[in-house]
Amino acid sequence: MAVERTFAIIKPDAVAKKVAGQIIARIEENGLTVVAMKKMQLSEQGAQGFYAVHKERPFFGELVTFMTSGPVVAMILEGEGAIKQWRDLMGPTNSNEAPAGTMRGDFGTDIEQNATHGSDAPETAKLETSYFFNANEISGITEAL
Ligand code: FUP
Repeated sequence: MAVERTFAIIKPDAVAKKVAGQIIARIEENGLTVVAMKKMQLSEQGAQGFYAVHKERPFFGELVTFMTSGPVVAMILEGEGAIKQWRDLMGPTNSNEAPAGTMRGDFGTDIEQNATHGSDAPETAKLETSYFFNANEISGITEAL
């Protein structure tokens, strides 16, 4: 499997619960490398743009309110099959359906407050990464796997 990069967010619920450190530890324990990371407060416009694909959905307004309710931690993760690996570690979207041992199962609350985000494909990983990180924040950063 090829080494690839994905984009991840520790969402406001998990940051508020002070489990960001535990989430990062699990990322590293599972062999993924954090190649870039920043804690930040999303603006309303920033959250709307990030979730633009969902803008016609009934939950869009609440989702934007949630994503701007407190700081998030945005990260770029690297590893073999990183996109699928991080999605598997997160578990399904709805925290109530996510098994114990997954990020959403252990740290999420429901379908909205679900602790983490992860890109679902190489194209979205590229798009989401560039939405959050400038080239000079990530260029040249790669650790040995
Ligand atoms: P995922 O790829 O698992 O993050 O899930 P989706 O792209 O389907 O949804 C994106 C985000 O919308 C989820 F993380 C949470 C939110 N959402 C809701 O708040 N309510 C819903 O009914 C569905 C999704």
